[in-house]
Formats: sequence, structure tokens, C-alpha cells
Amino acid sequence: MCGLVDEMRTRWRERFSEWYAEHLDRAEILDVRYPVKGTYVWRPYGFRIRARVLGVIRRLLDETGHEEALFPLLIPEHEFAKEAKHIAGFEDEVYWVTHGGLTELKVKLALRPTSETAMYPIFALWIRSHADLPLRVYQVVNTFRYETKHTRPLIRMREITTFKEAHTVHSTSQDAERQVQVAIECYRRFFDTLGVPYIISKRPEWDKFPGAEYTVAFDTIFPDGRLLQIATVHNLGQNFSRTFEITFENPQGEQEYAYQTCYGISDRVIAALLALHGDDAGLCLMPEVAPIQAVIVPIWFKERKEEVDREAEAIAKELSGVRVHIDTRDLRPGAKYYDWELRGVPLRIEIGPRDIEQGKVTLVRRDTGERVSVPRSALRREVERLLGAIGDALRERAWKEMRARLRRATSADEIKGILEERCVAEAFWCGSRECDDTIEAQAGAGFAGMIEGGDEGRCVVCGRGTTKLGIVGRSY
Ligand code: A5A
Ligand code: ZN
Repeated sequence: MCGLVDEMRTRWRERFSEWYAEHLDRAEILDVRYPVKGTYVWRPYGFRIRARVLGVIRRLLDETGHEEALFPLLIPEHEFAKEAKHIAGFEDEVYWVTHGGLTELKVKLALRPTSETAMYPIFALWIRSHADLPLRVYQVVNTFRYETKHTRPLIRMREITTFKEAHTVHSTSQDAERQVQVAIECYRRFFDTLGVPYIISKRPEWDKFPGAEYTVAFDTIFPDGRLLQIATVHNLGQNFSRTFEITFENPQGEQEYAYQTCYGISDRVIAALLALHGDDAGLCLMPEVAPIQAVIVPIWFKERKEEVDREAEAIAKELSGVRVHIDTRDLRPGAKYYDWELRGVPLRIEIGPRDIEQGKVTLVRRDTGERVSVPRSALRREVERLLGAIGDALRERAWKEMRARLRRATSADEIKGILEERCVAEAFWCGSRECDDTIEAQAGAGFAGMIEGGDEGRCVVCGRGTTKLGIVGRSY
């Protein structure tokens, strides 16, 4: 297969949680010492990765008719509390601003945990007729959720710093339904670009987004066998439009309530990007989002330093369009290699006097450690080819591993066994709450989602015929 060195991933696989915490720090992604629980500092290198990831999703959304906007952080209590199910789902998690200076506010203000109730009163003002529809906007903001489960950097944050939420409004339910498919396709392409494998499933009724008709989720599986929800797409039907009076005049001249969808991702996609492509030596960044795609390390010999430096500059110039960095720090080459491996730079270019004499350059892949010596004349072509190959290999490896962690079960006992082996189970499920409760009691985790329309089988609990496959895993 792709020839990736699996022995290099023992610690990554077996002590993943430790690996993760350690590498966010050592690769200078986040500083976790900020003195408010569940909030973290983005360090410059991490921030550059984040900006690249956002570049990918912005491009995909802009290409599919979305427009970026920005709504306020503060939401007045009366708007926030309007939609009964929505508030019921979020009230335990809301931070409230109650004072302005020493004065108690007449109207409490919520720090948005998500922005439906900030946006929709304004949508009601914007939308008059069917000609104003569809409306598709998104924003990238920080949101606040008072999470009570164990907080974890980029995975469960109290201040989510990279919340990309899209909100759409349509004149027919079919159009909203189509938008759900567009959103799913957008996210597929997004995760394919990041090389993050996913399982798409429908959330059970009791686990859908508060106020939604239904929720479709993307999950990935971490090296420790845990599920992580990395994106959700919600069909909101007319629930919010009725509450917020989002109406339009249809072609027949009648007022109708609009149909809505919303979908979102967060810092979790960056967590997945970093977590899934690492090894014992550090991160392995997908070339597409790596702030530095190739690092040039000059190998100096006393009297020929200047010559080597000149050559390094020439190489950097020749590679215009590739994100390169020349490491001129006064350190031994080995120390530099170690640093850039930790930070996940996909390709290393070594250039020394011997390479210059032979008209060659040495290239080293971060993912496999493979080194090749290529003629100077083929440099650009080889660098581009290798960056492509690294992206493909990382994506393929991640998919292969996720598939290996997703295992079919035919009984509750088997599900339990699969979870104990740090994997995720899939099993036929009728979709009922009772059968979910049984699995939860016997295996320690319930069904996270269901995949519809597969082969015919029998529910793993009650034996009823079904075409739904449920997925069961411990989750973050
Ligand atoms: N308005 C819709 C889009 C919404 O809020 N959906 S959501 O509640 O499901 O959140 C969107 C995504 O944010 C989730 O799928 C999950 O990937 C991520 N998310 C939720 N809570 C989070 C938290 N505390 N920390 C990091 N990411 C979180
Ligand atoms: Zn059943």
C-alpha cells in the first residue's frame, strides 16, 4: 500500500490522549495555560493552520452561493428564549451578561452558543418576497457553551473559537431539502481536502439539534477508538420561521412561512486534522493546509556557507507558489530536522556542497521518511509531485485506519467487545429508543447515529427487520 511506516506510530496509537496534549504544545499550536477553563490561546503557528483550514471552507461556501456576514455576539433574552425547544436544549449551557459596569441590565444578554436567535429576527426584516429567496449566509465566529463534560483543547471548548455556521432560508421545503444535500456535499469536499475520513449518519430523534426537524452528522474516529462529531447539518423546517415570523409573499400573493436549514463546524475539524495525521515524531500536516509546505535546510561546511546559502535562496525562488521556508538558524541540521518533523512540515529540502557539485537536491518526505536525490532541473516538478503524493497517502491512510476501527456486530455482546477493543461498532437497528436503551445498558454506549437504506437485516436487539445501520461508539 502507501508504504507508510507504521512502527513510527506506537505511542500515537496506544497513548493517544497523551500524544495529543503533548503535540498541541510542542508543535506550538495552542497554549492551554489560559486561566479560564475550556478556553485556549492560539499560537501563531497554529493560527496559520487555522487560517488555511478556514480558507478551504470559505472557498467551498463562496463557490456554492453563500455569502459571509457577521452578527453580534450578544443576544437579548427575549429573542433567545422565543423558540421553546431551542432554549430547552441550550439553557444549561448559556453564559449570561447581567451587568453593564455596576448597573444591572434590564434585559439579560446571552453570549451566543450558536446564532439562530441572533440572525433570525433580522432575517425576518430582510425577507419580503419569494424573490428574496434563497438566502444563504454564513459567519465564522467564537461561540460560548458552558460545557460540563470534560473540556479538551479544540474538542470540547467553552469558548469555541472557530465556529463556522451557515444559515439558509428557502421558499419551499423541497428547496430546503436540496440545500441539506448541498451542505453535505460541501462538507464532504472539505473533509476530503483535509484528508479527514467521516461517517455520515442521521442523529436519533432524541439527539437532534434543539429546534430542528432532523440532524445529519459527520463523525470521525480517533486513534483511541472514540467518535468525534465534526460537522452537523440541520433541516429546521418551519420551526424557527414560525417563531421569528420569517414570512415571504409567494408567487400567488399569499404570505407563507419560510423553510430553513443551518449547518456548522468548529475547531474540532482542526483537532481531527492534527490528530489523525500524526506519528511518534509529531504532526504530519496535509500539504493543502500546511503553513510551510517545504522547509529548506542548508547544510553548511565552513568555507562554503555562502555558496550553500545562495543556492538555498535560488531554490526558494524557483519554488514560487510553494510555501517554503529557509531555516538559517544557527543550529545543527539534525536539530532542525527534529523541529520541523514535530511541526509536521510535509517536505524537507536538504542542500549541501555535495548536492551543489552533483547538480542535485535531497528531498525527504515527512510521512514516510523516504529520501530521494533529484536533479536540480527536476526540482519543481518533483516537489509538486511529492506534495500531491503526501496528501494522497495521508488521506488514504486515515480512511484505511478509520475503516479498520469500524466493525460490524450482530449482538449486544459483540458491540460491547468491539468497544472494549477501542473500536466503533455498526449494527442493524430498528431505530427505537427501547433498543437504544438496551444497548446503552449492555455495552456502555448507545447509538450515535443511523445510516439508512442499506441491506436488509434484523435489529441487533429486538430482531425486527430493518435497513438501518446504527453506529455505536464511545464519544468525546
Ligand atoms: N447552529 C448549528 C449549526 C449548530 O450549532 N450545530 S451544533 O450545535 O451541532 O454545533 C456545530 C458543530 O460544532 C458540532 O457538530 C460540533 O462539531 C461542534 N461543537 C459543538 N460543541 C462544541 C464544543 N464545545 N467545542 C468544540 N466544538 C463543538
Ligand atoms: Zn430494535
